[in-house]
Amino acid sequence: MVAIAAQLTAEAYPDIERNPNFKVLNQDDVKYFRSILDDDEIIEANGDDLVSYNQDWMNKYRGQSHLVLLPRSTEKVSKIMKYCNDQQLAVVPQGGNTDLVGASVPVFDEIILSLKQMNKVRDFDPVSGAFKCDAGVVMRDAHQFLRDNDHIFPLDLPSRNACQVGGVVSTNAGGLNLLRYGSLHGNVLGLEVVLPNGEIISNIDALRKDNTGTIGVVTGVSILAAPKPKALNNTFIGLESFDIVQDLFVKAKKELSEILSAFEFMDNGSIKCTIEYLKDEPFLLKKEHPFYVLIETSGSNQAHDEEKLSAFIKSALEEKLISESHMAANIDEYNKIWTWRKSVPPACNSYGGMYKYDMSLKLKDLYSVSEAVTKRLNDAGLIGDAPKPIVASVGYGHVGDGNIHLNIAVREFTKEIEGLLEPFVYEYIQAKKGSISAEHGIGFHKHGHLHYSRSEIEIRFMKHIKEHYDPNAILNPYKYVTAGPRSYCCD
Ligand code: 2HG
Ligand code: ZN
Repeated sequence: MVAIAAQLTAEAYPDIERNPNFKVLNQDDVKYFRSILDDDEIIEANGDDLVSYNQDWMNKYRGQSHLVLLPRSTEKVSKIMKYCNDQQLAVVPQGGNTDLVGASVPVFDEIILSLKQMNKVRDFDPVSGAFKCDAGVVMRDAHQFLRDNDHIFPLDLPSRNACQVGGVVSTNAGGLNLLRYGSLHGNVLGLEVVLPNGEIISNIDALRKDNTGTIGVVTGVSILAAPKPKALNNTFIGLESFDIVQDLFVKAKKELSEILSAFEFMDNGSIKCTIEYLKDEPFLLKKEHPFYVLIETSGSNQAHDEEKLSAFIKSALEEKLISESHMAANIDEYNKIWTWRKSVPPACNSYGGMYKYDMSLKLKDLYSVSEAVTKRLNDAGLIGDAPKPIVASVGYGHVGDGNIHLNIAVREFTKEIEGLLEPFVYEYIQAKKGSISAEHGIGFHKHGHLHYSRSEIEIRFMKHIKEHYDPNAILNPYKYVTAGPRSYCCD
């Protein structure tokens, strides 16, 4: 990985002004935090020493915070928020810092409130499947705990080794199996949330049909875990066009129906980057193809599911829908096949950084945005070997959810590339009546752009909710929607 130090966000985006209503942290504030926290719950240092908290995963955004608070209890989060609200100190809540829109790092000197020391499983009921945990539990650990209890966490993401349960609930991440388990919010039974004024609101003991949502720092989550499938199968397929990807999806829904649990696509460029990234790992297929699809089935009978998937592949080959496929023969191969899909994001990020767009579109239009963007960047002569700034412009994502990820892998971030991408991408999505944010959220990256896929009245409504719960606008400022003058707010 050729990690690049991100430019300070404040320098890269000089139009965004620090909100002058926010107090600048002083030693009295730090003294207060020390009085309520243990020594290992507070890190005070200069911005460079806090780079893993100040800089995002894509190396695109870098804040200048000098203070990270890592409380171990909800009560401590509450005291922190109350103090910050009273003093008008801005705060950025942070989970695993794997977000992809600059939402989890500060823009200026906001205090970072890390949930990572709130990492305990609170309760599990094997009869109902209700799983309760602190917000800072790493998703991998939630998966492991539930697997040991014959269940699974109803969401999986390539970032599972670092992202946290509270973070994925706050952002309603979609992931690799939404097709099967539905949106994460649909599986949330209850939340414990600290409001910006320090009040704790909790319905974490909620029953199955009792959901509510709010704005604040999520500190605890109760989620409905699904029973662990007894049989898991997958296959990696090469095919010739995105039209055929759609035909295959329709066929998969009909013929694999109740056991279909993922249908992911990758274009040729995504896999080329992944082949370079995985270096010594032999590729799964013999030939190169314009598109690839990963299909997963989850069911209760291995022999039955295998037979069904094999019959599906055989008939797709006979119908000449697909050119080549590789079906997992055992669990190691099953994991290996997933590695090729899950490695696409880190592969694209391994050249230095990336521009990233996460969009929903009608299936027939899904890949067209990637073609349009790649053509535009190619016409400008920016894609190719060094010293050209762009390594590749690729598209991949979740066909079942109508969600494409557009990754522009770059050697460096430049204003020329950004100017070619925006507002072009947003206008394209608007014209096709899509959404500019499918599952990664709005964050800093897309603030001010919500109007491309939300009406004025919807945005007004969101602002009113935000203003109601966070009248001082101290919680994660400069992102999404905030109250206040335009120069330091969003829409
Ligand atoms: C995925 O589907 C994640 O792999 C990350 O949503 C996507 O990095 C991305 O663009
Ligand atoms: Zn995704």
